[in-house]
Amino acid sequence: MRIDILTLFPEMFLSPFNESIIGRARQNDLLQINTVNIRDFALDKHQQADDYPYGGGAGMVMKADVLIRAIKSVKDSNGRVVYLSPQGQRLDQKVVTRLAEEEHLILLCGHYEGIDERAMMFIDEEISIGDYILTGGELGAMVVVDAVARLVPGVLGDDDSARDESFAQDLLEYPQYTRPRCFEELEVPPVLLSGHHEEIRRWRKKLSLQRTLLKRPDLLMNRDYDPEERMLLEEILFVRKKDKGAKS
Ligand code: 58G
Repeated sequence: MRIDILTLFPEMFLSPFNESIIGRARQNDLLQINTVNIRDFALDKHQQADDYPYGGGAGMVMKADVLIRAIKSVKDSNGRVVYLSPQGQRLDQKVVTRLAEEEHLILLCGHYEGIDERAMMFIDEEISIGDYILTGGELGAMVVVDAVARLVPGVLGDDDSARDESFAQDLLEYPQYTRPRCFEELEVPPVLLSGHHEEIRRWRKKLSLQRTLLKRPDLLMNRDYDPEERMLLEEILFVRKKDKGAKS
């Protein structure tokens, strides 16, 4: 997968994209991430990328001609241009999955008061990482790259650990434990030491459901439940099936 990031501050991306999992994925050529300095496409002697807003008002607006030249410099037929903006579609794991299917993403980071509206003709979609305003789109672009990159096959090393969350796609993760077995009198749940893979799977699914119910009940709405999940929810909620023929 290829990702080009158009920004006035390419240096902001240095450590986030050179460290840890993303850094390793780039070294292994699983991911090609390239930053482009938008200012390089300003043609005047001061390399001005922004200007005062027509109609007045505070702040600056990024110039359309500069932005469009920057976009054209990286755009090929299958490049998808994404503008990070508070007006965009909210990023969630579904959107991340869709973006991960692209072969070439072009992420545009705005600054100041945003971009000249005429540059919007070159934007394929607007994405927001949440309902708040940032000083620039760079942190949003980093969030998109990180979330998308971990879905690229091979990036997490072990090929299926990103897919492993699929059963829990709309559930929170179950609790995890590592050594030691006993830490200040706190024991690891015995089922995890039992070696019973089926029991462990069921225990994890139950705790995922329980956690989701407690912390994010909104995630349980409009969701389909398989028979096992119904059973586990009954256990969690202490719901007892009515005894046939018994008086209530
Ligand atoms: C209003 C304010 C319109 C992304 C700022 C446009 C980018 C939040 C997000 C902007 C961003 C988000 C200028 C600075 C976009 C431009 C950028 N703020 N929620 N700020 O994803």
